[in-house]
Amino acid sequence: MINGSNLRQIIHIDMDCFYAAVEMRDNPQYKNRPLAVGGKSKRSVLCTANYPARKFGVRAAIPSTMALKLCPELVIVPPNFQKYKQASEIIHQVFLEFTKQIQPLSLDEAFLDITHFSTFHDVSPFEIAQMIKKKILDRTELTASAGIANTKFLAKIASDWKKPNGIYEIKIDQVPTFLKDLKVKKLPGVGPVTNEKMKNLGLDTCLDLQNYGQANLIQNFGKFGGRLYELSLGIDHSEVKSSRTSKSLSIENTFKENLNTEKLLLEIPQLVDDFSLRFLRKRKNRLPKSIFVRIKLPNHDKKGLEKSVINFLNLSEDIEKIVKHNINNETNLEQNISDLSQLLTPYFSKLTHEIMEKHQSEIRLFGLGVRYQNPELDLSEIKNLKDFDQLNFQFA
Ligand code: DCP
Ligand code: MG
Repeated sequence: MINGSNLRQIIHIDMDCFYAAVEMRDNPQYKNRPLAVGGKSKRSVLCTANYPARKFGVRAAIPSTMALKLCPELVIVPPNFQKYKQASEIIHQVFLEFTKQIQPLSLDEAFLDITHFSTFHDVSPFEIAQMIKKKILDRTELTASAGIANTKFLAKIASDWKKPNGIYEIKIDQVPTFLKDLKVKKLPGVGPVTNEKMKNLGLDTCLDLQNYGQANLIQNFGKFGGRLYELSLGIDHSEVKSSRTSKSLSIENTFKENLNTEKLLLEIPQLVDDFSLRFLRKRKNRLPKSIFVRIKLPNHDKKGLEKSVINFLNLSEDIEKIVKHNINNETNLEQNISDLSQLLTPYFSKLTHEIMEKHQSEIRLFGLGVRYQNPELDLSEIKNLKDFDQLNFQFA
C-alpha cells in the first residue's frame, strides 16, 4: 500500500470522562465514588459518567432515572459548561505548541497532524503523545488518552484502546494485522443499522470486508461501500482539517426509532441548543452564509439504501445578530447559547417542515448546521458591526 497518508503522523487526543473529570478535580470528595454529570429531572439524560460509575453500566446518554436504578449510590451533578470550555481552551493551547494542523471534534477531542514536528525535532509520535499528555496534566490536572496512526480513523480508534490515561500506537507495518480483527462497527459511518445489515451479510470484521470485495460492497451500500472497502484496507486520504479550512459545522443525530414530523419537531430545540454550543465554542472567527437541515429516510430503494435529503436557507438580515452572539461569546456562554438557539430554532423548524412536507416519510437521521463564508474571513478583523455592514458579502 503506497499512498500519501503513509507519510502522515496523526495523533487523536480524547480526554478521559471529561465533564466528570473536571467535576472530580474541583470537588475531591467525588473522586473515588460513582459520579455522573447531567440533569436530575425525570426526563434528563446523562452527559457522561466517571469510570467507577461505568462499572455499573452507567454511561452517557442514558436517562438519569435509569442510572440511579443501576447504581443507587450514584452522585449526579449538573454540567458547568464554562469550566469545560476553559479546560478545553488550555488543551488547545497545548496542541498549538506542536502543530497548527488541529481539527477539534468536540470540547475534549481533536486530531493533530504532527508529521512536521516529528520530523523537524526528530522525536517519535509516541514521545510527542507523552509530552502532550504531560502538558495537559500539568496545566489542567486532567488525564487524556492518545491514539497514533497514519490515518485519522485509525488514530481515533486507537485512542479508545488504552483508555483511561493511555497511549496506543498503530505503526504502519502493524496496520494489516490490526485491521484483520477490527469489527466493522468501529469504522466511521457504520451505525447500528448498517452494522445490522452487515451482520446479515456475514460481515463482522475488516478482513470480512476485504474478502467480500469492493464490487459487492458498492452493490450493497452504494458509494459508501467503496469507502468501506478502502477503510477496511486502512486507506483514508482525509486530512486533518483545521477550522479555517472546513466549509461547514453541523451536528447530527440518529434516532433509535424512526420519527414522524411531530416527534421530530419536538426534538429540534434540544438539537439547536447542542448545535449553538458547538458553534459558539468552535468557530468564533468564521461567518455563516447559510443554514441547512439534513435528513435520512429509511429504506428508500429496493436495495434498502437510505436517501439523504438536504434543505438550505441563505441567511441575510439575521446574520448580524449571529455575529453579535459570536463576538459576545466570552462573556456569558450559557446565555449566548440560549439566545442563539432562540434565534435559529424558527429557521431550522421551517426548513424541517418544508422537507418533511415534501417527502412525507418518517426519518432515521436528522442533522442541522451552517455553511461558512470565505474561509479566510476573520471576525476578529471586524472592529464593529458597522464595518461588518460595509463588507460586501454575497447573500444570494
Ligand atoms: N457528552 C455529552 N453527551 C453525550 C456524549 C458526550 O454531553 N451523549 C459530553 C460529556 C463528555 C464529553 O462530551 O464528558 C466528551 O465525550 P466523550 O465521548 O469523549 O466521553 P468522555 O470524555 O466523558 O469519556 P471517555 O473517557 O470515554 O472519552
Ligand atoms: Mg473523552
